[in-house]
Amino acid sequence: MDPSIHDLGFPIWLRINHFINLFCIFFLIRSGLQILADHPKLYWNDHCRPGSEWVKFGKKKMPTNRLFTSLDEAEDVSPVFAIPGGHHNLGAGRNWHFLIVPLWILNGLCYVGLLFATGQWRRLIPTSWSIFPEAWDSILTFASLNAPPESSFHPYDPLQQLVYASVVFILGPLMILTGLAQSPALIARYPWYVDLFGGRQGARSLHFIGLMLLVLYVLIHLIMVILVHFPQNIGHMLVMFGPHDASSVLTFVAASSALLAVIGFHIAATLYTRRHQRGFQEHAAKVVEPLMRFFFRKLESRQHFDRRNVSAMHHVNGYPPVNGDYRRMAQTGFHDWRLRIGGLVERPMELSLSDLHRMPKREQTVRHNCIQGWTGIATWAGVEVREVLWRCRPKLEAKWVVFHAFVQDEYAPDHYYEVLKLDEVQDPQTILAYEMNGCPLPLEHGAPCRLRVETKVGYKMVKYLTHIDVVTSLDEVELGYGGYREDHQFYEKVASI
Ligand SMILES: Nc1nc2c(c(=O)[nH]1)N[C@H]1C(S)=C(S)[C@@H](COP(=O)(O)O)O[C@H]1N2
Ligand SMILES: [Mo]
Repeated sequence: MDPSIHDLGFPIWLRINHFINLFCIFFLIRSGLQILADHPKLYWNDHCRPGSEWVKFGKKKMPTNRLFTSLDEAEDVSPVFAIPGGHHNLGAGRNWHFLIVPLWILNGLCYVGLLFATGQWRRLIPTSWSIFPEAWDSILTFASLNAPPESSFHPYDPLQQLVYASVVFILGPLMILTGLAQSPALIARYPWYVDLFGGRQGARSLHFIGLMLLVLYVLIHLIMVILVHFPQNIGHMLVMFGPHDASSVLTFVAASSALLAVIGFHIAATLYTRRHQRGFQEHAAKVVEPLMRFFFRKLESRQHFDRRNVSAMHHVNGYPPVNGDYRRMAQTGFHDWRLRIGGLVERPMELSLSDLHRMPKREQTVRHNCIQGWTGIATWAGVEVREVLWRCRPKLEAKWVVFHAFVQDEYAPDHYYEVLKLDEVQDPQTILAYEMNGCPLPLEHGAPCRLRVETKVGYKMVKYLTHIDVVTSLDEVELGYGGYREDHQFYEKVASI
């Protein structure tokens, strides 16, 4: 072996990088668990038929004799494992995930760049095929509850080197690629991309398996550092987090405080997020929303599934309204239902179902991506939103389009609404759908008319539409965060991933 490899040491950039990585990984794991808990079932196909999951967490059993929604399926999760923990804190969990991901990726890119720039890559990248039999010998030695001699750890034991290289060059990129495959915007524009992983559920399952491998890796890495060649390895660990050589008190203090700081920060972040959901949502939005808009804005949906791919059973989220008006209209086939379009438009309109039927019809077979994690494929037909808006002539100051649903229940006067930017509803596959799979829209899927925006996660697609309002500022819309789920569940308003 090249003797110079023995004195690679741990340069200061490597230590800082390792520290940031450790800081990020724990956030990613904990926020990932929060996201998973909202639909703790994993599948290998995008239909997500109940019972077809390959793994399921939690004890909830869904009824078979009545309608249930995917919100009923969400499980609670402990704040020890997840950030922020609790029930359906998906909005905050996602915000943490998306805040940390860019930092983690930047740190990873710096790491790889510096590895090659400084010759440190020789630590990680095997230069001979003999690494495989050597790593196997190492496994056998560990299996007999011995450790390879200390000398074989300079710089790394072959097994250790193989594992580290796989984590950096295979597992890391796999997590990024399968994570990106969760973006409805990206996979609506490039459907082939998500097919690489066997669909969005395939990518989601792989993302989860990657998470498990990461957790396993972190555990084994810690155990090995502590158990194998104690105390030399503790010395190495201290050097990773401290300024000087392993024996100095300063190093010990610096290393322990660095590790305690990470734990302390997690506890503080968890408490803060739970106590100040609104504040956290507002702060996180300043970073997360511009990033989402930057990466996913220009993507136009180009999905054309074959009708044979339509899911036999499509999940539901959001119960049909139970108020009297809605029921009466439903009983008469929505004859007297009118969609009102008003606000900042030159020509306000009221459209009946037959008016909509007379306008140019667009049909699309597409995948629905719920923010909670499930998917389903269906054929939707209706009228392009851009066509309707064009006929209404939005005024110059028009900026946001608000979609309102029927009041849910006459005794609890809240109703569902979501807001999209005027330019976000120009996508040809953004439609006011009145048909699903060739039939009038079923009650549970939004009768008589619902929004479809194929580049967004499901919560933007308001069902049971009553009116569309064009406004100039979000402040005019209820609490002002961009929709019902943003106002009440702390989701962010861009919804591209
Ligand atoms: N009126 C209304 N629309 C709604 C909801 C709701 O609760 N009420 N839920 C949204 C969410 S979170 C999703 S995932 C989709 C689900 O559509 P589906 O029930 O047709 O599958 O509807 C969206 N539109
Ligand atoms: Mo959803």
